[in-house]
Amino acid sequence: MARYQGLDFYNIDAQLTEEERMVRDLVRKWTEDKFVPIIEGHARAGTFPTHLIPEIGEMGVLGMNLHGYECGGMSNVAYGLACQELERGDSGLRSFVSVQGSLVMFPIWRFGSEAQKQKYLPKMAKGELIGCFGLTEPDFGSNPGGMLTHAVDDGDSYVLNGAKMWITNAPLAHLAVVWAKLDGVIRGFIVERGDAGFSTPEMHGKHSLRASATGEIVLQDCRIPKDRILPEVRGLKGPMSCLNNARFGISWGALGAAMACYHSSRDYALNRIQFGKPIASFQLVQNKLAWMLREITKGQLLALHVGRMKDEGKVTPEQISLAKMNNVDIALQIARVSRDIHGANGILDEYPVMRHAANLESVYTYEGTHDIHNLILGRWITGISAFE
Ligand code: TGC
Ligand code: FAD
Repeated sequence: MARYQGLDFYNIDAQLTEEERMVRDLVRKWTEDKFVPIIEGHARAGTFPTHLIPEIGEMGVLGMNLHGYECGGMSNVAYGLACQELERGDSGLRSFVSVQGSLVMFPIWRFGSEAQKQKYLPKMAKGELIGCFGLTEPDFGSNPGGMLTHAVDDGDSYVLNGAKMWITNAPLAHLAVVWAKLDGVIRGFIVERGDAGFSTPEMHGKHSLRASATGEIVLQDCRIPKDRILPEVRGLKGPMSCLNNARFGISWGALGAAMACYHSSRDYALNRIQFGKPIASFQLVQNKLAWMLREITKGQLLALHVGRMKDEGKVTPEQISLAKMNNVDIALQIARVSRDIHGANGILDEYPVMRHAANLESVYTYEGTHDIHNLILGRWITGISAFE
């Protein structure tokens, strides 16, 4: 079978550095060779392919846009391209990498003590330690500022109580960055597997992101040493700064899922004969394919521009919100149209489209729902917060 060539209608390749192209090609080849052949089995079984974690670490994609501490030190655009290629495989694979790098390594790198950085980051970059990010609670999703999880100062330790839910990688994690209130102020705490009172029951029954491990974090009088607080940040801006990085990666990743659906649709339409012709010869089908190409191309230009602004340190959270909401929205619509082009076959796991469509329903909701990003932009436009 011919190797996957990507989709590059506007020759975006010419705008990339040699290093960025190299990363993209490496991750593309790995995803194609190692991940795509096994993903449907894992999605069916509801498991993440943990045996691949050392190879994911070896590829250098964990914390790849962080500098020092054996992290990759690459551009944000390189990180985006890696997310794109990983999510062409499955959103669960990109989620695994996003959470590790953007939501766990980043806050340790940005807000941690030197000792915390030395202890966790090199091993996390290699995939020897896996982390998860605990912000969402059963009653506080879009409004994380209302969280009930709290910490109490108790001599030489902190004692944490509360529950987080919908936590990606929690069942696999060696450590969790947990956001909790200390004296009413949100702080970040590093909780390790093995700390008394810490457990991560797996959540079952998902129709979406089946190949991603999702769990709760339960903290019952969980006692941790004082040196596990992230010293350099206070307030909601701590977790929100991490989300900027992850949302940026998602804006690229969603394009990967959209590209997988576009390519599958094109191939299917050229081969499926109805009324004596390939369905690709009907104007309505061509219209759908042209619309997919148009939206993916616009999304690529958007992601690249935001990536370059991020590399210059000039991007705002609102600009990232627009990229996340647009690219996930179009990817979800493309996955649904793609399922339609595949007809009944579109619901089979012989084709990737239904899996991508189901995954993208989660991606549309996590890291800020589509409408929360609308409200973030609405506040930027009007100066009026419509959250409450
Ligand atoms: P608000 O008054 O807006 O802000 C409070 C403080 O936070 C600061 N801030 C930010 N800082 C940096 N980056 C951002 N994006 C920021 N957004 C807000 C803000 O400047 C302020 O700082 P300060 O110093 O003045 O105190 O807070 P609000 O309570 O009105 O809520 C804002 C809102 C709704 C936008 C925010 O809470 C939100 O985005 N909600 C969505 C929650 C969310 O995205 N959760 C994600 C959980 S993690 C996840 O889903 C991982 S899935 C991973 C995977 O599997 O890939
Ligand atoms: P809600 O906040 O209850 O929203 C429900 C609906 O109400 C949405 O349509 C929303 O847009 C709308 N709504 C809410 N408030 C407003 C408003 N003010 N105005 C208008 N509409 C509003 N969280 C983590 O902390 N770590 C993780 O690793 C993580 N991984 C996840 C993995 C998966 C597979 C999923 C599905 C979720 C994950 N999440 C994680 C949680 C995710 O971030 C939340 O689901 C998300 O923030 C939305 O919260 P909610 O589900 O409670 O929905």
